[in-house]
Amino acid sequence: MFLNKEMLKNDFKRKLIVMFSEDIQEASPIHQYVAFSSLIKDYLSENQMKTNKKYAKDKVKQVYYFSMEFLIGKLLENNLINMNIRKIAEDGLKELGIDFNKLLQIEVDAGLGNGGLGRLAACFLDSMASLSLAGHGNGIRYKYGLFEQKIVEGYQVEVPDSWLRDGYVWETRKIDKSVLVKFGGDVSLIQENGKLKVIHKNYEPILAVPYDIPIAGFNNNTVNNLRLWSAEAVEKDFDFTSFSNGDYLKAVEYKYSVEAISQVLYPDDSNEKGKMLRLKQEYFFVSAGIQSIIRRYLKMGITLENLDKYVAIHINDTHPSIAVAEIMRVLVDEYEMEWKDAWKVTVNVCAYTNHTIMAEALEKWPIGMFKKLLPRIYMIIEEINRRFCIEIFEKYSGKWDKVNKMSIIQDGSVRMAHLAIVGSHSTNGVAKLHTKILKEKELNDFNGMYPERFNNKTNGITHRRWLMLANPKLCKLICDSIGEEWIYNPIKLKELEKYSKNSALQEKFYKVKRDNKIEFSNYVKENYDIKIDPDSIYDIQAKRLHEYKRQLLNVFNIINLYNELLENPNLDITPRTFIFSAKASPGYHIAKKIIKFINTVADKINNDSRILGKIKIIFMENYSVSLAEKIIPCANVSEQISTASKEASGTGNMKFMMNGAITLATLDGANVEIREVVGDDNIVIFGLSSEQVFNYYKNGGYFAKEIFNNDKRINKILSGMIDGSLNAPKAEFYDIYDKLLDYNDEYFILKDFDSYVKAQDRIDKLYKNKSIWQQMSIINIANSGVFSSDNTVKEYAKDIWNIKKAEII
Ligand code: 26Q
Repeated sequence: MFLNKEMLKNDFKRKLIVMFSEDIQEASPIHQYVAFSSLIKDYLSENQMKTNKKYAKDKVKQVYYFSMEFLIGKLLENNLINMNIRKIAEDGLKELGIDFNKLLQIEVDAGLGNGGLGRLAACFLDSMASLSLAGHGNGIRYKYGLFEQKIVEGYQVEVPDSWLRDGYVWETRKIDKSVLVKFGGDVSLIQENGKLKVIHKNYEPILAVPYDIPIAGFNNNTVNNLRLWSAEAVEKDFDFTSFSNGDYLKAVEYKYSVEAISQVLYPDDSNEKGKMLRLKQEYFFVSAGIQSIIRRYLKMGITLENLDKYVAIHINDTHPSIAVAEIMRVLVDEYEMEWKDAWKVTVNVCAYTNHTIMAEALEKWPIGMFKKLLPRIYMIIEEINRRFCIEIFEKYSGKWDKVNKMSIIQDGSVRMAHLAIVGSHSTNGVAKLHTKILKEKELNDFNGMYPERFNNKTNGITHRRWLMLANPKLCKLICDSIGEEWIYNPIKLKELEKYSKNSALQEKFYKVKRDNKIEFSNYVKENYDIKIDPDSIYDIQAKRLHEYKRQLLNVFNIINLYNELLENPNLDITPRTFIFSAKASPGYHIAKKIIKFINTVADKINNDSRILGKIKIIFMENYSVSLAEKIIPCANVSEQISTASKEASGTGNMKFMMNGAITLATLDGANVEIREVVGDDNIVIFGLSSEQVFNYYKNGGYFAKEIFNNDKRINKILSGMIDGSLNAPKAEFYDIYDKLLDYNDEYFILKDFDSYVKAQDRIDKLYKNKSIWQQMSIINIANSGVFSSDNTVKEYAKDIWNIKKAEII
């Protein structure tokens, strides 16, 4: 589609009239935003139709990425970039007297995810479309996304995120594509004409209504689809009798109980809670997704025996793993396929990604709950399990312990990871180290059983959002230096490396970073009334708050530095600004205490004039995709300091690296691979290795109290938590203190402290040498192309989904 600035301006004016009967001068900023975005969506619709027609005509194999979370953030600028009209849009709007950046700010984030897993899903959608791959998302249209975080007196306060309140421009309700999802009821099996027939009665039908969001590829006409399902009552959602009797609440009770299913995203990425509503959510979007895939598939006139040649379903963590049983239900019950044939197709269609080794996060559902909510699905899982247990028993000639360890149903629960592995042809981890741990430890038995199914796919991030959109100045400088090829093939960023020692270029990179830092310091001044020095080192830890991510270790180093400065105010260090941003799960008590602790320490240090402003601590509230886009481009130091073995991959680490920050890290997750590509000289590594951590867990030998008693610095820091020297009640931080000492510091914070302090000291020394630091920074940017999700998705396409490009001309 050809478009120039004048056409865009005219179309926009027309759209304002059609939608709001207003001209530019009359229209409020929100109307301007809505009309402009709707216009962009109209353009996308034409290409989406083309894309759909091409896929249908050529019977292109489609991938459906099933995920409970899609953390897509804002879409307007992303769509303009991918349509390659960002510049004409900015110029055109300017000519109409509209401030482009202000317009972009009006959009609300679609925050339908907790953290890494949800953002990964969003990056993959962008990459699939940009690589001309037929890949779509399938998820839930939560009425409330992840809570908005406010910090009140140092505490996290959660505010509902009603992102749909003013309407959402990018979605289209597709009522004619609705399907029914059935919960509860009674199931009986009868013989009919020599065949077993399933009768499901008294179930509760829920209407699943899809809302589609277009996903534009970069400069290639592809527009794929993100389908999010909303739960609605099928009929009779208003009880007139109750209403007439004056019971107004009862009149709408049923409607609300149904809508509860897609009401809110679970704000938890640490503990499996076994909640019925969560299981309902999982089955709801999985069943709706599969029904709509099969409906579309059958329209092509191909029999279901060939489903695996035209459809791939990706299971993003265990949350959608019930898909395995649902596909079996549809094939066997509804289309009367033989079990064995159906199973072969199902396994070939499904693939599963594991995102965690944290035992607490592995999903298990009590059998009783499962049976009640999904009686037929439970029967199918029992049958899958019966056959699987026979297979184990035969392979390991009678070893019952293997059966017990691997069985899908065990100790009164359904283990979702086992279902996902057994029902998929591929199980992958998300970084080399993580996959190794899965194969050797967590999923070792399964690896023994199906070694060919296990593989690694190191995560990635889309360089279009995380470099081109988030850091336009850096993007321009890179283009001026090495041309534009890297935009299409991010590996070509490597071209930068040969200039890493070029002092003129170093100066230019320095200037870009400094400009970003100034912009940020203005933002902080305006919003937090804290003055930060753009010449200080911006040292940033931004991610979900978890004990294993060790925000505490970071704070302990800061307190230690502060103590040193009090003793010696002339200590020769470069001033530092420590920036934190993190949401804690509302039910995660210790995590919330850690937030309060960071803010309490910040309050004390920021207001102590004795240290001459050498340390500043900022806690930025409400970490989100939009805030990440602001923070990451101005980072000098990227804190990736999880206890080795705990962080499956991390993706923030890649975003910071791509924006020229130096990684300060443990050898965990993808940090290991970042080190591999940049080399030891261009990253700062510290702390226990994953082997050492496993060794301590297995054989003991770590005593936190010993360190507390022997290391004066630690002693002072921990004592200071509970002796009233902070501006908080004495007992405020007892729980943290206890976990470290009485519960022996599960995450080795005290153990890694010394090594971390030394690493921070190395950072300080490196930063003092401007030319070395700039060289390191450039080398990091130059090697970050390896972590573009385009590369990751290409590997999924080739090794797991078996799909090829389908270009839209
Ligand atoms: C499960 C059951 C009940 C309620 C909630 C959950 C739940 C929800 C979200 C469990 C886990 C999550 C999210 C996990 C997550 O984000 N994991 C991160 O995935 C990233 C992408 O692979 C990795 O980079 C991170 O290392 C990993 O922590």
